[in-house]
Amino acid sequence: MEDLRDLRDAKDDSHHYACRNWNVAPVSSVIELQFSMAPGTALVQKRRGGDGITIVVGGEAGTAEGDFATCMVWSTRPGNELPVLMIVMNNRWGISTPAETQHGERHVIDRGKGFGIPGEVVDGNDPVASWYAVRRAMDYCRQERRPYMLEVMVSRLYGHSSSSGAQRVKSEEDCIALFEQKLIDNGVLTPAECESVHREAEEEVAAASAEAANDPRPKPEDVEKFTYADSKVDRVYPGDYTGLP
Ligand SMILES: Cc1ncc(C[n+]2csc(CCOP(=O)(O)OP(=O)(O)O)c2C)c(N)n1
Repeated sequence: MEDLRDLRDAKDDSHHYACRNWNVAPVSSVIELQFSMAPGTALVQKRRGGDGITIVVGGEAGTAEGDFATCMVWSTRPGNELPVLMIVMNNRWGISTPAETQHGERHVIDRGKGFGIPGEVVDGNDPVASWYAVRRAMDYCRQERRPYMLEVMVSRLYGHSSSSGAQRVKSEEDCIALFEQKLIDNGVLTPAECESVHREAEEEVAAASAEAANDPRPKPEDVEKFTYADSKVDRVYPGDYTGLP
């Protein structure tokens, strides 16, 4: 839980967090930027040696941005291939735009083929299949020190956000309900045990939300905090928040 306190330093949306202790780099509202940052961290990981890899995640609509191509180009330079695991969560919608009206390729991972990036399409509504697929992909990046692409097919149970209507989309498969039924059918959990997992989760969320609501309000002067890393220049120009003379 202490690790998660870091999340509160994030100055973006509630779900656009960073967590230094877990090596989660800041996420931006500007979709796909993370794909042009990923080769940077992967380059450092490759130079340092060891088996560290960079995992970068985005939606299928975002792959239309140039940053996705940047990631493929920079991760596959001959002799400088980089250990980047590119994960595309394909829920077939970019807010209200259907994917089938935007993609000439059959699968997003097909784009990687031109760059020699291997890939796999996985049923993201199946947590066990997803776990194994992520492990295979991570093992590849760790061992080969090269990029790999995973396209994860998932449901979109609600609207994009409260701005586009958060109502449930009725025709979509609910992956949690499906998995729960599978566990019940196979005697792993009883319906009562499932119910208690739901209750525990609800209580945890309610407690976290109450705690967050009691957090002190940010002060106007805090708006300039944590925007840039500390630098020696800050000490010379203490009143200049940009850190630049
Ligand atoms: C550069 C940029 N253009 C447009 C937007 C507005 N926008 C926010 S989310 C989104 C669609 C994202 O769809 P997708 O990449 O499929 O991810 P999903 O939200 O479905 O997980 C758009 C266009 C943005 N945030 N940044």
